[in-house]
Amino acid sequence: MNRILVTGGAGFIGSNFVHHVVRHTDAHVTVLDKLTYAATRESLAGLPEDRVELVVGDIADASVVDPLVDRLDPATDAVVHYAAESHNDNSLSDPAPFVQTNIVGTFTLLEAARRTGVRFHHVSTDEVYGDLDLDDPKRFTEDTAYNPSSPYSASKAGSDHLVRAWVRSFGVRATISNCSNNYGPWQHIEKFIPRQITEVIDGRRPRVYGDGLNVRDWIHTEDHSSAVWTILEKGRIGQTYLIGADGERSNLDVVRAILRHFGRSEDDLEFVTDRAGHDRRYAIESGKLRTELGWEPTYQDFEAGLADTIAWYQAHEDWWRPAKAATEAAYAAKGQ
Ligand code: NAD
Ligand code: TDX
Repeated sequence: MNRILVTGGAGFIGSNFVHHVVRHTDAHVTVLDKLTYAATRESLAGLPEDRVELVVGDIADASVVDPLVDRLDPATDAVVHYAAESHNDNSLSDPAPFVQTNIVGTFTLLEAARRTGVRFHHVSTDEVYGDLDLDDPKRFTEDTAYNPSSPYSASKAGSDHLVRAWVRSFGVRATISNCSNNYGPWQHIEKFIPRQITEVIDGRRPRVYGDGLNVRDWIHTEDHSSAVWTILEKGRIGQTYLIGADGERSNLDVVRAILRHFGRSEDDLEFVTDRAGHDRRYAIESGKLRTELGWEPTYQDFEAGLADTIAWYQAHEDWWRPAKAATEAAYAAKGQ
């Protein structure tokens, strides 16, 4: 790969991928990002200017997207598509930007890939498969039927279906990855783990939705980035790969691990109003990615990865503090 256009490269996971590409390859990166509330401009600071360029713009605007994709060489270059509205709770309050960015934005990029023949990788989520019961022995695989629950996951499912149709009907050279829940540095404090870490730093009690028994399958964002790069290099066109690191934990277990880390009582938490339509459990079977493409996660110890993440939020209060009061006020208004 010579040149990569990374959409959403100023967000939590996209910015980690930009660092990964700069560290491990010689490729030049153009980031296309609208810089919404979720963008993390600081995360791109200090990257070499001759390797990384930031273009501020909307993926749903063809007049922005087309010239950037036209610069790419179909023989050597690629689009890696991370940009999205990403928070389930926000999609319940206002679904409109989710349809616009996640569906219309993906459509706009696919049309540019169709016109130019450029390789396209679409970053998606395990939430497109709906949820599993707590005692279900099955995990999600590439063959699991789509069954999204929230406006967010429905909009991501819609975007996946567009990619599949553009591959089959127009021969677009695309791959798709569906990853489980990410954690790590630069994640917005509206999300579960950074919200609870920063609540405890502030001397407040973590806020657990419902009964707290919902299970998420956690993966460190570094491992997500290495998996996407592996698929970009070795993945078969038209294929979907599930990305996961065998990190199933109940929300209560995660909150208790955070409380333990800070030396607080494991029961020093608060149960709050549940999320509407709250998915019970996600679990990924990532055998295809591991066997076919030889990928393995490096963060095998969740507690160690969590400790690193806590240390990072303790050291970067200047970054998250400005968003904290407004984020908590919005949750408080919903009883969460
Ligand atoms: P994020 O919300 O932290 O970042 C999203 C980025 O996209 C932001 O920088 C934002 O400014 C940008 N963006 C939003 N709308 C845009 C638009 N119209 N045009 C251009 N840029 C726009 O999200 P994230 O958690 O980093 O997720 C990135 C991708 O990974 C998403 O596609 C998400 O569905 C997927 N994903 C996330 C997780 C997770 O656990 N967070 C898991 C699996 C898949
Ligand atoms: O304060 C909270 N208390 C709580 O119990 C918050 C913010 C969340 N939760 C619960 C809801 C979920 O069961 O924690 C779990 C994780 O919540 P989120 O961080 O909002 O993640 P989730 O809804 O699982 O979706 C995430 O993973 C899949 C990302 O936000 C998506 O972008 C990704 O596709």
